[in-house]
Amino acid sequence: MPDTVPQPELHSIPRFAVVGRVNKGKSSILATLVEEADNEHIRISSIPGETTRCYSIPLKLAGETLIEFIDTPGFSRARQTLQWLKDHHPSDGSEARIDTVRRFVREFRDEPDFMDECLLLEPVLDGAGIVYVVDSSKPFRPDFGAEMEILRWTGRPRMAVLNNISETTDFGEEWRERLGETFNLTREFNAHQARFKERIRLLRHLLEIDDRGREQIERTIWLLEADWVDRRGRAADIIMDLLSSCLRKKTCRTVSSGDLDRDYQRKRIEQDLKERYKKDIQQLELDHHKRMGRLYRHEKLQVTEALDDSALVIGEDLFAEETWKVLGLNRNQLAMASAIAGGGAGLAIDAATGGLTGGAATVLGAGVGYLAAHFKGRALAEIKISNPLSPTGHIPAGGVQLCAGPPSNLNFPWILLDRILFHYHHLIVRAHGRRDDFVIDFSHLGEGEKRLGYAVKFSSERRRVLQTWLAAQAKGKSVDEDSKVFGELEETLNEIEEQELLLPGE
Ligand SMILES: Nc1nc2c(ncn2[C@@H]2O[C@H](COP(=O)(O)OP(=O)(O)OP(=O)(O)O)[C@@H](O)[C@H]2O)c(=O)[nH]1
Ligand SMILES: [Mg+2]
Repeated sequence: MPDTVPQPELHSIPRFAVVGRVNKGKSSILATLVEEADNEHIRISSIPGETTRCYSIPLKLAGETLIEFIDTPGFSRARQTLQWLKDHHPSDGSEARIDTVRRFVREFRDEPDFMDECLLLEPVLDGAGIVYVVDSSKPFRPDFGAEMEILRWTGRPRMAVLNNISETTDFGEEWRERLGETFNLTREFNAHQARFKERIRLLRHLLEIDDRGREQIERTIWLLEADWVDRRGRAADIIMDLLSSCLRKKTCRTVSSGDLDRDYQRKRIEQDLKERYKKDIQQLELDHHKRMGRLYRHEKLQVTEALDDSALVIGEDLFAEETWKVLGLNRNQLAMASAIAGGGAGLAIDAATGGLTGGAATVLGAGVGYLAAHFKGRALAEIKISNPLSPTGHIPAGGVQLCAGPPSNLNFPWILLDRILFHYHHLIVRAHGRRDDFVIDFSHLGEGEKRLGYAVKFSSERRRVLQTWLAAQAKGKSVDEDSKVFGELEETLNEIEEQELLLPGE
């Protein structure tokens, strides 16, 4: 990437018409390419003929249109159209083929039978480049040849895109041979699978076929890549916010002496507080999903644990036993991480006492941290209840505040982090052209004691940096290590994107 932001070109915005047979994923490809998940803007349907006129689909960043795509209705009568062109093209070469196509459009513009062909050809005749979409999970048939031939008659720069819709069969090779006769370039792009890198790759291919828009397309790629890095940074920020809020969160209630007279009353109040605390944390997690959804242009994805339309389904909720068994650090890692963090606290005592303790505080800090974590490693999501009562059990006239949270198990933030990273992974691989339910299912993560999230795979240095910061958050302290934690999280997100940090089955 160049260091400086390329400046806008003076000449016009490159235009590309996305054309092809009905129901081959033209609209889906565009939605994925420009990150448009909303069916109101780009209509996608399994019923053929969903797109009935041409729609301008701008690729925009910060309000600026960088490249304009045009979604078109599919070819419906290509063979008859080609026949007309052949019949009416003067054999003496006195008319360019594109002019015969122009005559066709003029003549049939208002004829219902050829409406689709006229509509899709208009932007091409106006100068747009062509992206021709085929479904390579189905075999080539000769009637596709007519569509390809009509596009060739326009003489516009053109590339073919293989969108393998069913993903069960692949006739890509056969298609490539046929398409190679008519198109400058044939490339794969799956409307449901493509990620950021594939989107950029497709834009680079446009450069190969259409030199006219070169500088603007290069500039677009540069801006999109910079924006993607920027988003990753903002995602790391949002994740730090959530971790910090969850670790500091306490759900409190003022109780008076009458409320605590009997043991069962106290238990009920504590139970109620714990339930409210869990709900509060779950709400923070849901708000987090929404923020991340907005960042990655998936704001319409419903975040709910219910199985309804377009739901984000979480197999197990944050406080479920299964979640606590499979996510987070294993006992040794947790013990080591907190020993180091405890050791860090000890070091601080050493420094404060001018080293007079001769390193004893370090050893003590590390030991306490290690043991506490080791024993709590077994426990599940047991939520702490603060006990503000005096040793005599005296309750002042104004009452006392009972507070629930956080869980005593030191694995809490690590389990939370694993869920956040898991959600991040699903969000960034979610193609915007998909209109099916957004399902995040933790249940396949495994059984038993084996921990299968991301955190167990972190380097011990990463665990150390995070644990030190997490421990400080839990104590409500601010730490100087913010930028280190931010760096580690940003790098973690990058590794997930690059598939260097994988989940089982990936
Ligand atoms: N599994 C899968 N389904 C796809 C893919 N691309 C498109 N589809 C589905 O195929 C159907 C047609 O997709 P559209 O994007 O509406 O196709 P189109 O070519 O714009 O269709 P018309 O506007 O009717 O000409 C929809 O149900 C899509 O969800 C893909 O890559 N994988
Ligand atoms: Mg369509």
